[in-house]
Amino acid sequence: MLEELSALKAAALTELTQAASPAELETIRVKTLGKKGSLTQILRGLGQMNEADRTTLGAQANAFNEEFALTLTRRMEALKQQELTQRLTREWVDVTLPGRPRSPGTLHPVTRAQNEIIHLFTAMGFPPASGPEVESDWYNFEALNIPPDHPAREMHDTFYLPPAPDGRKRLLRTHTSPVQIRVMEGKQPPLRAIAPGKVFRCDSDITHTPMFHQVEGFLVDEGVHFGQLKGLLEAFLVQFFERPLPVRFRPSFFPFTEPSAEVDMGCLFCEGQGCRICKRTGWLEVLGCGLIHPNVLAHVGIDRERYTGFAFGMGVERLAMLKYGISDMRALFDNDIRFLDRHA
Ligand code: 2NL
Repeated sequence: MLEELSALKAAALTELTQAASPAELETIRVKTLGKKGSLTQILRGLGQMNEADRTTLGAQANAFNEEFALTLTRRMEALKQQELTQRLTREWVDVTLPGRPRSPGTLHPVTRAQNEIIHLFTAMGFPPASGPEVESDWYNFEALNIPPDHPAREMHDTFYLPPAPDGRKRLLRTHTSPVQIRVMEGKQPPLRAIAPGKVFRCDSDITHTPMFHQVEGFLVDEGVHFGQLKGLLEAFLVQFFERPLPVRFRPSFFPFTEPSAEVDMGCLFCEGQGCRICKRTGWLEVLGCGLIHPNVLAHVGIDRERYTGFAFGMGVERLAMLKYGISDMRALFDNDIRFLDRHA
C-alpha cells in the first residue's frame, strides 16, 4: 500500500510539472483529489485499516496531499505568468507612435469672403437680414419694379417651381433683394440692412453657376443721396481688399434703382496698367448700386416724396476670387480638397 501511494505521488507530481495549461492542471487535480480521485480513494480506505497501518499510511497520504496542493499552486502561478507573457508579446502596442494626422477642415473661400463682407457692413451700421430662398413673384420681381416683360423674368434666367397650394407662382430667388423688400415692408424709415445669401439663376458656363452668393444692402431715410452711397462703397472696398484703391462709378441701368451705377476698382493685379484679368482696361467691375426707385418705396408703403434711399449689390464669388487670387470660378464649386487646403 505504501509503495502504491509512493508511485501515485511520484506520477501525480510529474504530471503536474508537465501540465501545459491551467485546464490540464485542473484535470490532474480532479483525477487525484476529486470524488473518485486516486488519493481520495486511499484516504477513504484508511478507516478499514488497523491503527499501525493507518498511522503510517495516513501520515504519508497527508504529506502527499500537502505537497500535491503546493505543487499545484506553484505550477498554476507559473502557467498563468507564462500565459500573460505570451499575451503581452502578442498584443503589444507602441503607444509612442505618432497619430495619423487629420485635417481639421477650414471655411470655404466664399464663406470667408461673405463673413468678411458681413463683418465690415455690420461695423458700419448695416445689420444682416435673411429670408426665404423660395420666393413669390411679388417679392422677387413686382415689388422691385421689374415689369412682366423684363428679360430677367424669362424662363431662361429664373427657376420656377410648381405653384403653391393657393395657386401662387413660386420661384427660387434670383437676387437677395426680396429680403430687403421684406425688411422694408410695413416699417418706416430710417431703415437699413444687408442681405447676404444664396441666389439661383438658370445659367451655367465657365463664368456662371446656377447657384451663387450675393450680398445686397440698402438704406432709406430723409435726405439720403448718392454721395453717401459712394463714400460707403469706397470705404468698404478699401477695407475688404486691405489697400488703398482707385474707385469709379459708371452710369448703368437697373429697374429697381434710378440713377444706377456700376462700380469699378483699379485692377489689383496690374495696378491699372492693363492685364488679362482686367481685359487691358486697368479696371475691375465689382458692384452695382443706385438710388432706390421711388416705385419700390411706394410698393412697401414708404412715402416716396419724403424719403430717398440707396441700394447696392455684389457677387461674393467674384469678390472672393479677386481677394484670394483665384482665376477659375469652377474651383470654388469642385470641392477638391487640395484646392480648399491651399486656400485655408
Ligand atoms: C449687382 C447689382 C444691385 C440693388 C442691387 C436693390 C434692392 C432693393 C431696392 C433697390 Cl430692395 N435695389 N438692390 C440695387 C442696385 C444694384 O445689384 O451687380 N449685383 C450683383
